[in-house]
Amino acid sequence: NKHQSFVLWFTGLSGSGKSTLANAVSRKLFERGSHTYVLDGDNVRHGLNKDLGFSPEDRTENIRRIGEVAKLFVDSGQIVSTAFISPYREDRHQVRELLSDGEFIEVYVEASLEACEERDPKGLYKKARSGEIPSFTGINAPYEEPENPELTVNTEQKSIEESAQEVVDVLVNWNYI
Ligand code: GGZ
Repeated sequence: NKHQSFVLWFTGLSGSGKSTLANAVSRKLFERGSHTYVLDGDNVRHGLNKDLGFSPEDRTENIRRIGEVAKLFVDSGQIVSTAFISPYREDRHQVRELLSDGEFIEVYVEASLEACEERDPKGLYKKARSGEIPSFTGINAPYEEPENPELTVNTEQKSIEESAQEVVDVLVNWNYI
């Protein structure tokens, strides 16, 4: 077991299923005896990063801080799953650089904008379309798809449960867990 602690960095559009998937994976890892924690908007954007909004600068700072916190979790011996849009390639790359080789596993949670907009669990796409939310990712702010993610899961093609199992199976195959 070479990598007992590492980061599963889930990236994708709003509504792609990042947070649900990260939590499902974390539950499975816990059941296998791993120490895991999930960082997502609920526990980070409302706390540590509540001073940040959604300008390009603030998103970059959001991801930088989350990367630093993820590193602390890794140093403490945990598997940390993060669920943030993290729209900029360069920001994700910086987090990768912060960690040691093999400690950053980028998981692209793929779902088309159409599917995410159709799901619209919080009605945010609707608000973005009507102009109530400026700079909404996918509508009027960019999302830079990963070019070389360690893993891609497509939540239009598979259920959360299937996708979560796929992630766990890969980690087992790679001898990460
Ligand atoms: C994108 C926004 C925005 C804007 C509020 N653009 O579906 P959600 O609600 O729960 O997930 C989205 C979340 C995105 O926060 P992140 O920290 O993941 O973003 S980033 O990595 O880009 O810093 C959405 C909500 O916050 N939200 N306004 N303008 N998403």
